[in-house]
Amino acid sequence: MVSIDKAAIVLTMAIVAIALGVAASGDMTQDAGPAVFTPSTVSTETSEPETSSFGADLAAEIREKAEQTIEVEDKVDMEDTSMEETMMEETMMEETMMEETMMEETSEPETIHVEIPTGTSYPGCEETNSCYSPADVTINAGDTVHWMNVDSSAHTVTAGTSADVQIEVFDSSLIMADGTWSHEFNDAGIYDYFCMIHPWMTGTVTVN
Ligand SMILES: [Cu+2]
Repeated sequence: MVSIDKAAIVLTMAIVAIALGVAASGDMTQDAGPAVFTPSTVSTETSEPETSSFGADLAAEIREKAEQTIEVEDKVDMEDTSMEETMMEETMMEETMMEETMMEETSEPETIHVEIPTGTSYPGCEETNSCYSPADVTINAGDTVHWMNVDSSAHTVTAGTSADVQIEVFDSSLIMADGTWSHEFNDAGIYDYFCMIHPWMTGTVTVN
């Protein structure tokens, strides 16, 4: 009985000891908790800069890539611009060549036609500046103006104005019905002219 009691006591003590031990270890775990937590907090704190430095690295990397992309885009833009410029230059050169060709064509002496319309022997055409048609012409030096009288009355093409007649510059004398008269203008200037019979008839020839 005693041995059994002893054994029972030992067993009980052992159980208690284990229980205490468990409790103690539990306490230890609880105690260790903050101890472990503190380093982990520290490690979290240290990991935060790590995270931010990683973020900074990532940001730098993204920035670098973005810059590279921009550089590539710039290169593409430059290539596009240089291509556009080349195309524009080519177009401009073509246009210049065309203009030069046209200039060469237009530099040939031309004949410009002016009509003396019907009904101009009566006043009225001066109100619409249509006593010669067209009343104002612009030509190049060396060009010729050719007047055709389609009216039934005779008219003149006389340099100057009725108040300042300049027959010495040019004067057609009478241009009969259906008659024509031409004059070559070799000197630049603005030449007023009029009809000596019907002084309301006026026109100008501008020579460049
Ligand atoms: Cu006239």
